[in-house]
Amino acid sequence: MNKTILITGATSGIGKASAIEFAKHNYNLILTGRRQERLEKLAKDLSTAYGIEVDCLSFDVRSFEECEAAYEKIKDRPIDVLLNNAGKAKGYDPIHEGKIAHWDEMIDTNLKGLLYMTRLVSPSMVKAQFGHIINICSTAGKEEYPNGNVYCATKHAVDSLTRALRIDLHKYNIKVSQIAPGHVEETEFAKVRFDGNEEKAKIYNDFNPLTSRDVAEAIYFAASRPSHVVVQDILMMGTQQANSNMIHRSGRNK
Ligand code: NDP
Ligand code: 8X3
Repeated sequence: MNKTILITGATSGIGKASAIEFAKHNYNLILTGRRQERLEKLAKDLSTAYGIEVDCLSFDVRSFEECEAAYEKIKDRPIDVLLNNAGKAKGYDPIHEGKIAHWDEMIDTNLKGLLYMTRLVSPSMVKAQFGHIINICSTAGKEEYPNGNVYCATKHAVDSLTRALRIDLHKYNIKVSQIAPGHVEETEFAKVRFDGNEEKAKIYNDFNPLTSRDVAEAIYFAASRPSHVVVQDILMMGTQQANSNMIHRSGRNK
């Protein structure tokens, strides 16, 4: 029988690439995000290409009521993997000029959204004594950088929660993993951070960052280890990136 993964933030970037990666490996998919049309198109493409079952749930992870109503529709389906991926950076301001709306949006999406989905899905995993929760953290969750303040804080919280979830859930045979990537292209991350400003969003022009597929492959690697192995944390960057603050912007490979 096929396994099932629920992916938050599957309408673009790492979440979408993960949907493709897990579909290739015969997982059934529960795809979530706010942009319903994108979810439906991806679902149609992947179910046709791989003969898998794909369901779509369109909701905002910042609202516990919306998460709960969406989960209600699939609560009887066993979920093997929960991929807590939906997230974003908003703005790039020093702390004294930061926008409160940006802070609220990052905290509500990156932190509360992850908590809400984990709270809803984990009881059925505890009952089944089986399951895997994979959180998408970031290098920003390991090390702060100038003007990254609140985004870095939300990802440090993800880093902490990953360890805390593992402490609470390991005795129920539930794996908890985290992938912490550096810069990743083929995503809308920079566009979202800079409110659609295409010029400011050109942050990958002079080096080769990770691609969304590179990260999806690492997520699948973590999900596909034998039952006695848990990958606790994968910290990964493009070869030209040394850490959050150091990128060798020496050009792109052809
Ligand atoms: P994208 O902007 O391409 O994807 C973000 C996804 O999150 C979209 O599918 C979006 O869907 C979803 N999302 C955003 N807000 C909400 C919301 N309120 N409710 C439900 N879904 C939401 O960026 P990435 O793929 O890069 O981001 C995925 C994760 O990876 C994030 O957690 C990000 O912090 C992390 N990350 C990204 C890196 C990068 O350099 N790109 C590096 C390290 C970590 P929709 O808008 O349709 O709701
Ligand atoms: C995304 C990577 O360095 O822009 O999490 O914060 S960074």
